Amino acid sequence: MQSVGMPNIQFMTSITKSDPEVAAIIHAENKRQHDKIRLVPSENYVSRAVLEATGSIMTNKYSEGYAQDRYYEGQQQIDKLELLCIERAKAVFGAEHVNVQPYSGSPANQAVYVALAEPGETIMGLSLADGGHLTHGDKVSISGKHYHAVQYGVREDDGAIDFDQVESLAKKYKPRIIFCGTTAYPRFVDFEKFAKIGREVGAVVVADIAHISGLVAAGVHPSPIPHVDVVTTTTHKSLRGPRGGMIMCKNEFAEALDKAVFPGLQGGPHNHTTAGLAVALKEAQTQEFKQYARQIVRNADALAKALIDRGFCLSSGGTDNHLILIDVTNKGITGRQMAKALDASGIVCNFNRIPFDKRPAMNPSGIRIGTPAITSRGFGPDEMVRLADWIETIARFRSDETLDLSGRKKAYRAVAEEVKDLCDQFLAPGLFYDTDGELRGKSI
Ligand code: DSN
Repeated sequence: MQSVGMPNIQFMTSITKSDPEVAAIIHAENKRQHDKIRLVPSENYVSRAVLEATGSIMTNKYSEGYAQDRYYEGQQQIDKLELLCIERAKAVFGAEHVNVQPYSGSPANQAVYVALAEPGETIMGLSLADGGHLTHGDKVSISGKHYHAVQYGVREDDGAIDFDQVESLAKKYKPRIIFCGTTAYPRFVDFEKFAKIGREVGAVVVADIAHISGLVAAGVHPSPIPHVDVVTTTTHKSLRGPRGGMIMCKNEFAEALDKAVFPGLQGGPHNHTTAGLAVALKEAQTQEFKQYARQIVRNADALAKALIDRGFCLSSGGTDNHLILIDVTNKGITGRQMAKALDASGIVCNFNRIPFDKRPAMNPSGIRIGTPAITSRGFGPDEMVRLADWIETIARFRSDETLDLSGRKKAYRAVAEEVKDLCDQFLAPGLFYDTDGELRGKSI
């Protein structure tokens, strides 16, 4: 998967000639993705094979409809590709029915609402503030505006999903749909428990596994497939495919969901994305991928423990998956200040609200970090300790009132140099390097 030793002489030669402005931006991003420690838990590095498929001529074809039932001719190869992708998804996840056409996770979730609920009907989901997603019923999203959204949360004492609340709200409101799934939740999701509650109240239970689909594929997070009715996911997070979405469901929901995706919400599928996804799903069946997913979780656990040892306060006290949510209040700073200081030091994450946060979303108490991308580039337990040391150092610099702005910037730059030295030892999949490991286009 590593590109070292295999220089791609084609890399950007056409764009560099025809549009040097865009070429320079891509070169600079290639460098940024190499030089920085990327901790946004929803990001990753795709393989060169996934990149090639996604950047291929499959982007040239329209194919509204489904295999053998399209509105345009010339689908000989597209039908083959889409069916292959579906078969691979079924093999990876054990689903009865798969739709690989959603453009991403939010459209996939929107298709679920279109298929299974009428506007104004009740739906339930984990609140954004407690680690859910906008599309699970948040009031600023269509899911919260067009439907009567009831939101459950996590418990204050241990940060775990409050199943007593889920059950009592479900019994009280009898929702059409219960979404279970998270974007900022560091613990296993008990899909079986959700399915039981759903059955009791006659709701369709939908698991959004966008963050954890790579872990589910590799068997390191319990799968929702045997328990719930519908599963949605993005394809570009821990699954390490191209940016896209996918819906998996029991056969009884297949027709309604397919119709909701097309013609309900979308036009032609993005066939280049389907090609990239098919490649990623083949990769997900390898022993190497299973080992990768196990290492994501080991790294997250090692990093969580090292952070706790350095006095950081972790939501729920640790992690079972790829993700860690840190409340930095006890370090005398806000999440936004911490995220910006980390970025200036070569470590990239996002600021995030933590459950029961009193601070606003644009300047919350926490940061959210995760290990999928750094595990793809080969970081292991030793690097997790160095990372925790840097995070502690940066928090100290940021809260040190004796440092002025230029003193702080100098301190961040010094860490960024050390970060880059470490990154130089771990080349990332898919990025463009020369045979000697030097970054391609470095001088642009
Ligand atoms: N934006 C994604 C994330 O970062 O978790 C969720 O859609």
